[in-house]
Amino acid sequence: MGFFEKLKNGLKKTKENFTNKIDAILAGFGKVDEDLLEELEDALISSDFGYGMTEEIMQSLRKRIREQKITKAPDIKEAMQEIISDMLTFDDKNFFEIKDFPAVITVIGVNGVGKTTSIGKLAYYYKSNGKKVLLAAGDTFRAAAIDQLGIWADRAGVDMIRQGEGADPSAVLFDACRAAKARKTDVLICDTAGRLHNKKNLMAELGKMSRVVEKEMPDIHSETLLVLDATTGQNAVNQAREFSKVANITGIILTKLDGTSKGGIIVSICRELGIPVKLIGVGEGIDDLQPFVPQDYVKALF
Ligand SMILES: Nc1nc2c(ncn2[C@@H]2O[C@H](COP(=O)(O)OP(=O)(O)OP(=O)(O)O)[C@@H](O)[C@H]2O)c(=O)[nH]1
Ligand SMILES: [Mg+2]
Repeated sequence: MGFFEKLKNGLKKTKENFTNKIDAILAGFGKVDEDLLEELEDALISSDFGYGMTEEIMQSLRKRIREQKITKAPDIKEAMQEIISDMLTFDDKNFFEIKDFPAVITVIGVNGVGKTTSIGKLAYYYKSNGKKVLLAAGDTFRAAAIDQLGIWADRAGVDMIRQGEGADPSAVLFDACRAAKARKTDVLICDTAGRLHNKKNLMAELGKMSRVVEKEMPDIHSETLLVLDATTGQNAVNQAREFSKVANITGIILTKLDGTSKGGIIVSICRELGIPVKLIGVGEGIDDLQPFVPQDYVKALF
């Protein structure tokens, strides 16, 4: 399956819920009137675009309808597509394309959102692009977590640095930095345990980890990616707000878009948080992680 096909496939549920609803509304109304606009508004809200975003989209739509004297239903669809696409567009630096190597990526997020899986996919992505990758098993909370990352390392065909259960994540990262330098690694990716319930500890730990990296690899390009689960809807937005308080998040990985019919959440996340969504998960397979390209997303959705 091609890249775009995979994206389309991953957005199937959202498409069925949202786009089909929009189509049905537009088909059901002969002319553009207030009732039609109200139904469109409901469709946006029920697809998790969020109240604020829905209002913004509707305002822009009304403006266009007025200015361009839109009367035909298909033209509304096109206008909506453009409005949403514009809302998602950030400048270049927000796209996921690390140009400076070596780089270190620390992956954070609450339990079960898809951190370890995304790291496996990322490792595979870089490896496939000719980069030398090393993983650090920084989730030392459970032995099973270390083993799970090990399985992904094998699948992706990359090495992993580990210590035992209960080890200090910073110590694992220290080992990993040393190994990365010795092996001339391009990308070091670090797993972490999801523990938002203890903010103070999390902050201390993330701080300690970044100091290890700064000290060991002072010139390295560093990213902290927050993983959010799209199926948790507006809750994901709240998680991001909490994590922003303790970490300097450079981007978001939004997982499980294939598992939700409310893919509008991505618009909510991009706009309300001001943190770019850099990667999206559209399935459980190793090649089901994609850089987030707003135009492609909107095209796949409509
Ligand atoms: N459908 C789908 N499932 C996903 C995606 N990403 C992750 N998952 C699934 O989500 C579940 C949890 O993923 P993990 O990678 O273990 O999550 P985690 O954040 O590392 O969890 P903890 O280590 O417990 O904190 C697994 O069953 C994954 O297969 C995705 O993009 N789509
Ligand atoms: Mg994990």
